[in-house]
Amino acid sequence: MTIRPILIHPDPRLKTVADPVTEVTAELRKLADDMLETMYDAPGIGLAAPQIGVLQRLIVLDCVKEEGEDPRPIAMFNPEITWASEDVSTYEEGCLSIPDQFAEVDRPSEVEVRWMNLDGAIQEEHFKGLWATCVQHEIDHLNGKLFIDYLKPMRRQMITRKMQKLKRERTRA
Ligand code: K2U
Ligand code: ZN
Repeated sequence: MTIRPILIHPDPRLKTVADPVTEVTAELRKLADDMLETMYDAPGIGLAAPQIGVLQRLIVLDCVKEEGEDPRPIAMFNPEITWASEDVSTYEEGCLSIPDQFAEVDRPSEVEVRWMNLDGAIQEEHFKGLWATCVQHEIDHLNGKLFIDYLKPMRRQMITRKMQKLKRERTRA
């Protein structure tokens, strides 16, 4: 298993629509494994393939936060939201590609998601709470959308400037 470097915003690959997965190959299974290890190491509760520079429609998540509860790592190929609730929930979101920046984002409180799993079978599940927020955040990544795209232009621009400064410092160091 390999921990992969996570791309930092702004990066054109983070704004690109990822390609559908046609078949679950051994290589894609290995990629899902590396993404889970990278996510746990960050630490994070979700990660999308474009965040490690792979423009394929694959996300991993594990939103189990209660201590002592078994982790529940999920890998989703070609995830789709097939239903979303009317009511929304507000969550202070972050993003591993936009480190140390947090902002409140409203999203549907509950969603139905359909995806192809690691065995290539189609799975469908209802998510609510943090799982619902996270899976929507990750699917946005597959469509080149970041949580800062929901913010006012000024706030988004401020965060982008901070990331550009961070990247300059990181390359100099
Ligand atoms: O996609 C990512 O960048 C990982 C995100 C996933 C996420 C963002 C907002 C809300 C839920 C999930 C996070 O950076 S993972 C870090 C984290 C951990 C606990 C709670 C919120 C965010
Ligand atoms: Zn993110």
